[in-house]
Amino acid sequence: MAAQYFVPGNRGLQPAELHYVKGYLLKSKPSSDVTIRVFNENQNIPAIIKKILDLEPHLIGFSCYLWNIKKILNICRRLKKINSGIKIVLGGPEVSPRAQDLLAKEKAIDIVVRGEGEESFAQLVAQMGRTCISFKRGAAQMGRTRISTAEGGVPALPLGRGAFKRGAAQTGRSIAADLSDIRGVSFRKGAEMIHNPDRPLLRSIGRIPSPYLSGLVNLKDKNIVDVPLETMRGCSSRCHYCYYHKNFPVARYFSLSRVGKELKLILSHKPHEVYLMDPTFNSNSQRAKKILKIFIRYNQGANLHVELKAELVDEEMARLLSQANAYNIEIGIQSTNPKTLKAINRRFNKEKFIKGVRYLNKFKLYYEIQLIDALPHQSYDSLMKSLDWLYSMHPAKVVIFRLGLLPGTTLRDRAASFGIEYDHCAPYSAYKSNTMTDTEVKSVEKLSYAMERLYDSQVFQKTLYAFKARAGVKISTILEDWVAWESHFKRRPADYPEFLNKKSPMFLEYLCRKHSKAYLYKELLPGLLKGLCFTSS
Ligand code: B12
Ligand code: SF4
Repeated sequence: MAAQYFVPGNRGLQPAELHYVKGYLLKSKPSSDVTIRVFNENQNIPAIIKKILDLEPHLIGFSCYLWNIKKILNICRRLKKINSGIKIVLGGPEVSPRAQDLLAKEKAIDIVVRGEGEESFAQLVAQMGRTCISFKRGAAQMGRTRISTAEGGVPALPLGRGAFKRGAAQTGRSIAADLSDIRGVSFRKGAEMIHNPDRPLLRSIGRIPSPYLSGLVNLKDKNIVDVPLETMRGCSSRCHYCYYHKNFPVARYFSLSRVGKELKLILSHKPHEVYLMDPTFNSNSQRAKKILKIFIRYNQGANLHVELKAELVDEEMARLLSQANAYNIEIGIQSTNPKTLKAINRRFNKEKFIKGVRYLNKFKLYYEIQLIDALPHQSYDSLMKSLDWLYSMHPAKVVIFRLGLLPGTTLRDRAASFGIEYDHCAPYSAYKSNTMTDTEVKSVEKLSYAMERLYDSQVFQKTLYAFKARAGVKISTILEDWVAWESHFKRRPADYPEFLNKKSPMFLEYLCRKHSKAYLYKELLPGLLKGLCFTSS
C-alpha cells in the first residue's frame, strides 16, 4: 500500500508521484497488489490507521513532503506498535536528504528510498518478494478522494494482502541481506544504518508508464478536479534554496507524442485544471509552444497551471498561453536584489523580464510573481524596493513567501553564514537573518495580507495607483499604512474580508489625512465606491 497526505486545504489536485511509482512497479511485476490511498486533514489518525490496516498490507510506502511528514511519522509509529511485522518504506523529497537521520531516530521506519523512486521501489519489492512472497494483483479502493486504477479504485501505497504472504515475519536482518544491492535505499541492519550508493537517474524516462494512458488513474472519477502531469522531469538550474534539482539534477523530457496522447485523454474528461509539474515549463521555448498548441487543440474548457520564466515569454508564447486558458501561472523571481540573487545562484534579466510581463499583461493573463522574504542579503528595505518595482508594472499578482530552509538544500547548509535562523521542524520557516530582524519578518507577513486586500482583491487596486500618482507615495508605504490602520480592528468578524472592503473608504480617508492630502479623499472616493460595487471580496 502507498499513502500520501494532502496539502491541507488543497484537495482538488491529486498527488501524482505514487501513480508513477506504482505504474513502473506493475510494468516490471504485473502481479503486484498495490493500493494507493490519499488522506486529508479531516481524517484523524486512528481513522487513517484503520483504513490502512483494513487492507492487511505487508509493506506500506508513504510519500513524504514537508506538509505531511509530521503526521506520517506519527502514523508510522502507531502502525508499528499495532503490527511490528509490517514493513514501512518512506520516499519523497522530504526524506531523501535525511534518510540516515530518520532511520536513526525513528525505529518505526524500515527503509527510505532516496531520489527517483520508480526503479528503486520496483527492485525493493522484487527483492523482498523473492525471499518471502507470492504476489497477487488485487482490487483497490480509497477513501473520500477516490481515484481508480484500471481494475477498480485506488490512491495511499500499501502492497496489499497476498503481496508478502510470509513477509510479515521478516526480520530486520533478512531485509538487510536482501537490500544491499539496491541503489538509492537506506535501511537498518540491526543497530547499523546502511546507506547504499545513490541511484543514477533513469536514462530513459519514457520507461515510466503514463498513469493516465495506462488507465491507472480513473479520469472519470468526479473527485479528480485538477490533474497533475509531468511533461518533463528534472532541472539543470541550481537555486540554493530549492531541493528539486538535488533529486532530479538533469532535465529529461517525455516524448511529445506521449504528452500529446496524455493531454488528449485528460482534456477529453474536461477537468477543471491541468497542473503541469515541470519546474520551468518554458525553459525550452519551442517545445513549450508545441505543448501549448496540443493543449489548445484538445481543450474543452480546462485551465492550465504552469510555472514560467517571464524572461522567456515572447508575444507568441503569451498568445498561446492565453488561448490555452493558462490562468494560473507562477513566476518565481524570489528577489530583484543582485547580491541576493548571486547568493542564491539565480539569474535575473530585468529588461527581458519587463518585456515578458508586458506580453503577459497584453493578453490579460493571470499570473503570480513570487518573492521570498529572508533570503541572504535581503533586507526589509530591499524587499520593499522589489515590491515597488514590480507593482510599477501593473502585474496580475505579487506574493511574498516565507523562506523555508528545506532539508538537503545548499542554503540550509550555509544558513549560519547569512545569520539565517529557522525552525528545525517542517516547514522550516526562517524567522530572522543578518539583514532582516524577526520583527521585520513578521511585518512582511502582515504586508502580505495587505497585498491581498488592497491589490489582489481588486477592491482598492485602482485607488492605490491613483493615490500613488497623485500623492507621490510609494505602494509599499501605502501597504504599510494599511497594516497600521487595520491593526485598530481588535475584533475580526467571520466575514472579515467583506468587512474590510466595506471599510475601505475609511482607509482612504486615513491615508489622505496621514499624508496631508485631505483634498484627495473627495477626488478618489467616487472611483473607490464604483469599484466596491463591482468587485467581490
Ligand atoms: C505539485 C506541487 C505542489 C502542490 C501540492 C502537491 C500535492 N501532492 O498535493 C502545491 C501547489 C499545493 C504545493 C505547495 C507547496 N510546495 Co510543492 N511542489 C509540487 C511539485 C511541483 C510537484 C510534486 C510532484 O508530484 N512531483 C512529481 C513526482 C514524480 O516527483 P516527486 O514528488 O519527487 O516523487 C518522486 C520521488 O521523490 C519518489 N517518491 C515520492 N514519494 C514516494 C513514495 C515512495 C513509497 C517511494 C518509494 C518513492 C517516492 O519517487 C517519485 C518518482 O520518482 C514539486 C516540484 C516537482 N516538480 O516535483 C514541489 C515540491 C514538492 N513543493 C515544495 C514546496 C517547498 C512547496 C511549498 C512550501 C511552496 C511554498 N513556498 O509555499 C508549498 C507547501 C504548501 C503547504 N501548505 O505546506 C518542495 C518540497 C520540499 C519538501 N521537503 O517537501 C518541492 C519538491 C519543490 C522544491 N522546489 O523543492 N506543491
Ligand atoms: S527553483 Fe526552480 S529553477 Fe531553481 S533549481 Fe529549483 S526547480 Fe530549478
